[in-house]
Amino acid sequence: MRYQHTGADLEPDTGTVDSNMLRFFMAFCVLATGWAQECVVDQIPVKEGFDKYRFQGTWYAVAKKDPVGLFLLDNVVASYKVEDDGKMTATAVGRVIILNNWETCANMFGSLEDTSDPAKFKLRYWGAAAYLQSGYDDHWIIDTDYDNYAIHYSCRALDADGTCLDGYSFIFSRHPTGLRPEDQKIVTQKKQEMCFLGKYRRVAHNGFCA
Ligand code: RTL
Repeated sequence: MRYQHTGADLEPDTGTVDSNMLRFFMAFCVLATGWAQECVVDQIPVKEGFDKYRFQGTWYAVAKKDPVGLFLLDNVVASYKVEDDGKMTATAVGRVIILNNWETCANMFGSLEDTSDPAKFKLRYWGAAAYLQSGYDDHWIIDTDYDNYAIHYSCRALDADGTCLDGYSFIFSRHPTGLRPEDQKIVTQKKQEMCFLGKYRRVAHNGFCA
């Protein structure tokens, strides 16, 4: 004999449970859409009217969010310059560990290609030594006041829904001692907008690469 599902075996107050569940589901969908949209890489706001000339000079990394794989560990200092032809170049130094146990300072070079958005560049980078990593990454300036703080963002791999699967980010300061308290608030807000909140580690400066 085949079993026929008639509904007679269900509890009498199932209607209430169902409508509560529906409400919960709808609220969840609204929230989920909000979260999803903010984390879509294409929709992350960047610095409006970014001025590469004002960005020139030395920046000390005070915090970073790592990508998958090898990366600069600490003592990270970057220096940007706009060349006579208007193209931005950069150098970076930082402590790295290569081949599991060899500690050294990576001297890196980069050339930044302009895109249609003045705050979004493509960074071609390579090391002074052949054993150092080279690559071609996004290089976005999310926010900066040029004189104190800068927030860098790079997504290396997109997920199917447009969110970032593998990315890295630096929080830079003009001062090796760190960020001013008034800038910390802005930085926390921006970490949230990049969907990287809680993923940063402090970057130590102990003179290792100085
Ligand atoms: C940053 C600032 C602008 C100049 C350059 C940058 C990126 C450097 C990277 C270095 C990675 C080095 C590794 C070495 C170990 O082989 C964005 C800091 C060049 C990504 C992993």
